[in-house]
Amino acid sequence: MFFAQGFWFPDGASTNTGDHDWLFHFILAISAIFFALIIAVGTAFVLKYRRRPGVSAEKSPTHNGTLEIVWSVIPSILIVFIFYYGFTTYLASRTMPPEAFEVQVTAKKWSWEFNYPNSAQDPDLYVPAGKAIRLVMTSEDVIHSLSIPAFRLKQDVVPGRYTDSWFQCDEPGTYNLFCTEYCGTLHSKMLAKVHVLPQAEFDDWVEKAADIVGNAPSLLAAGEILYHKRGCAQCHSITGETLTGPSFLGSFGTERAISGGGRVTMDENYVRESLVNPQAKVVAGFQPVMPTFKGMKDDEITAIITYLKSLAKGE
Ligand code: HEC
Ligand SMILES: [Cu+2]
Repeated sequence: MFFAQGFWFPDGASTNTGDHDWLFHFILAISAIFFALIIAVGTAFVLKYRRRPGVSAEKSPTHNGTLEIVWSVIPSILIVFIFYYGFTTYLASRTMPPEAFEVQVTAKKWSWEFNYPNSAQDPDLYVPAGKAIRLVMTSEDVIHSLSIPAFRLKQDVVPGRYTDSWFQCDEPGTYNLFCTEYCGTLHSKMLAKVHVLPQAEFDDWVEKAADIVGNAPSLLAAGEILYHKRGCAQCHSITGETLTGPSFLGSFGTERAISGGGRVTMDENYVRESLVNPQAKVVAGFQPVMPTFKGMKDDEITAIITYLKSLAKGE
């Protein structure tokens, strides 16, 4: 059971799972065997040579050549073996296949943004099955860490520089993606899914995702999709409930106090400014934690404004 797939790790789904798990289980088995051996021999000796009345200790020998060679050579062989397989497995995970499909990853408090060569963007990772995928990652704020346990992949994502990692998954399916570096209040909600799709389905997805506004039935529908796809839903409810940010229900067209004094009405330009430069006007009573969406396309901003207007009218 301890050495079964899925006991220490979720079922593996990437091409490097085999080497990784094999080595982990090998080290675990050696540790378990030596643990048992040392405890057993230690206990036996404690009992056998315990102090008894009338028996005095013999002078102990200073040296036992055979024993010393045995306990040096066996562990050395094991360690060289572990080093060799550990290092080659690590090198394979660090050597990016030149033909890999690249996805740009931006981490920000507290969501992921995945960007594709055709300018498609999504808070979940979509990739084709059976193809090497290279993730090129950076952070907008603090250090995050991208982890996909089923792919045995984990890599720090650091502001001001790029880090990368790669995987190949041959089985279409949905896998969990976590942030595994504590990055503030909503760190535990910095979650995403990895959708591994057959190549044709992926091609279809990436084409549609590049133009959400163009592919939606209306500007309003596009606004609602973007509200979820750009992660607004995580901080802004549409029910009146206050999350990290103010609710969007009935807010368009109303006045609010700005921290530091002054008031502002939520109109088109205010929404635009909130997205492009969120810290320009911070709503009184809230933390200035909204990430910037300065890369957002104009038609997407317009769609979001349309959606906010509909929420104000209670449609
Ligand atoms: C990490 C949380 C977070 C995310 C994600 C986020 N916001 Fe915000 N947003 C806030 C907070 C907090 C405020 C209030 C403080 C401020 O004004 O900066 C705010 C304020 C706003 C305001 C002004 C609200 C008002 O009532 O005056 C608008 C408009 C807005 N956000 C739009 C968006 C849109 C659209 C998205 C998605 C594209 C988004 N936000 C994503 C946290 C977030
Ligand atoms: Cu994080």
